[in-house]
Amino acid sequence: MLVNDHFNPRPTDIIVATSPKCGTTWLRALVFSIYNRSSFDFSDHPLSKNNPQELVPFLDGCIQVDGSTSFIDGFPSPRLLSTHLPYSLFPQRMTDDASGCRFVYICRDPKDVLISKWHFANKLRPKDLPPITLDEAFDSFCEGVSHYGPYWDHVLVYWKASLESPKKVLFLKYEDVKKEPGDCVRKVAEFLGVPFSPEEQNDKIVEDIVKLCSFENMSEQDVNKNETRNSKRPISNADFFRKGEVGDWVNHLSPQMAETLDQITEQKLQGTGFSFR
Ligand code: PAP
Repeated sequence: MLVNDHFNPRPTDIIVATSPKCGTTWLRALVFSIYNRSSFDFSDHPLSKNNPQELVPFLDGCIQVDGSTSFIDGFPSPRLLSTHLPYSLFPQRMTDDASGCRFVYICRDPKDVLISKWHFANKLRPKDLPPITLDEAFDSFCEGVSHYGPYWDHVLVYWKASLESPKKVLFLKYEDVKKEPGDCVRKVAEFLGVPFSPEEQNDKIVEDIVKLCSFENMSEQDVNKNETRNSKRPISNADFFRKGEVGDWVNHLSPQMAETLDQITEQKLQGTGFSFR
C-alpha cells in the first residue's frame, strides 16, 4: 500500500527482485558492480567496504520504516533498489511496459530456499524462545506460509512477466549463476543496456566482477564478517553469508521431505512450462 500510495518510479529505476533467501545479496552485488563498473577500481571497490544492502537499498524496508519515500526520492538517477515484493503487488505505473523501470529477478531451488530460510529464521530468533525445528519450518513452507507469499507464486508471477515483457523483467536462476557466472554477468549487462565492449572483454572485466561478487570473496570482507545485531537491526551482515552452495538441502532434509517438497513443486508448476531445473 505504501509503494502504491507514495513511490514515484523513474524510467531509469533498476529493481533487484527476489523472494527471500534466493540470492538477494549476490544479485545486489552483481547489479551494482556491473552497472557502476567504470566508476570504481576493482582493487578499492565499494563492495569491499559496504554490505550490498547499503549500496542497493531495500525499497520495501525503507518505505516501511519511514512511512514515506523521502529517503529514496532524494537518490540520483539511475536508482538501484531491491525488493521482496511479488510483481503482482506493484502498481501498474511500474509494471506497464511504458514505465521504463526494469526488474532483475533471481529464483532458487525451493529445497535450498527452505533450508536457507530456516537457518536465517533461527539466527533472528530471540534467545529466550526455543529454535524453530526443521519440521515446523518445512510444514510452513509447504503450506505456503512464507514472507511475501507462497514461494512458487512469487516465482511464477515474475517468470510470466519475464516472458510477456522480456525487456522489463530479466529472470535468473541461482543455480545457473553458480554454474556460468560470466554468462549471467553478460546477460545482466545487456539487459541493463550496458553491454561489455570488446575492450572490456579483453581486460577481463567480467571475470573481475564474478570474482568480486563471489561468495568466497564477499564473505571474507570485514564488513560482511560483522556480527553486530541490535534491537533496531536484529540482523547482522554476517547473517547473509552462510554456505552459498547449490544442494545443501541434502544435508538437512530427509529423502521423504525432499520428495514431498518436489511433489508440491511439480503440482504448483504443472501446466506453466516453468521448471527449477
Ligand atoms: P535476503 O533475501 O534475506 O536478503 P539472500 O541474500 O537472498 O537473503 O540469502 C542469503 C543466501 O544467499 C545464503 O544462502 P545459504 O543459506 O544457502 O548459504 C547465502 O549464503 C547466499 N549468498 C550470499 N552471498 C552470496 C554470494 N556472493 N554468492 C552465492 N551465494 C550467496
